[in-house]
Amino acid sequence: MAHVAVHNIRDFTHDKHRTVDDYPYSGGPGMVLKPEPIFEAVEKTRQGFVTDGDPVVLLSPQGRPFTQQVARGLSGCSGLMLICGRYEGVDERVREHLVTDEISIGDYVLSGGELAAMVVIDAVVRLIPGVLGSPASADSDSYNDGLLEYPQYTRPEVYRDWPVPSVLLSGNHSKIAQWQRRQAIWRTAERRPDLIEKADLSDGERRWISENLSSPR
Ligand code: JFH
Repeated sequence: MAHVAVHNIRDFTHDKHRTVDDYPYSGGPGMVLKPEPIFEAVEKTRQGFVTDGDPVVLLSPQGRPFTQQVARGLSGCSGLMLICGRYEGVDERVREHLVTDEISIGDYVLSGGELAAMVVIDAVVRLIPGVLGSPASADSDSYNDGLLEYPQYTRPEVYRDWPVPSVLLSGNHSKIAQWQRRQAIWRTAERRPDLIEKADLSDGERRWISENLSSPR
């Protein structure tokens, strides 16, 4: 199971105003997080939860991209420390001497690392066996050969004149499997051509994509 704790770096300051930020050397806009409260917070709160080999991850727009593969890697660690900045960033010595890994959840700028950390926690924790009835192993195997998922339908058979594709009602399981496979391939080719290159496709399937490129279905 997973235990999650949150700590405020302000609780690891020693001055009256509980200062965590300061002006950048060399000037420029915005404030930078001071190193001392971050080092102290990590060193004091890791006791008993996060072991020496466990990752200390800084969330930032400059990190390596967060993917399902990264989530799977982190889910195998015995502990995990996430550092969330605010303002314009953190003193570089935090990266150099404390952080073991820097992660970005996407190419957009949030106002702090907290939401990024929650995204990482959610994606990692659901892979830990026993969490939320997680189908952890099934989930990692059935990555559909690197394709997006095919469309799914449930009852009713017709909703507002929109029928469920007839093939799904046919009871012909090999026909259904073929339809799902083609839907997954086509959807991926249209929406995520970057994934098609790495996907596990047969020569015939690749030919089918190029024959049908830029025409519907
Ligand atoms: C975070 C913030 C940097 C300055 C683009 C050019 C100049 C504002 C801590 C992660 C992802 C984040 C993220 C994570 C941690 C922090 C805000 C940082 C700059 C921006 C401005 C502070 C943002 N994947 N997106 N955002 N900020 N940069």
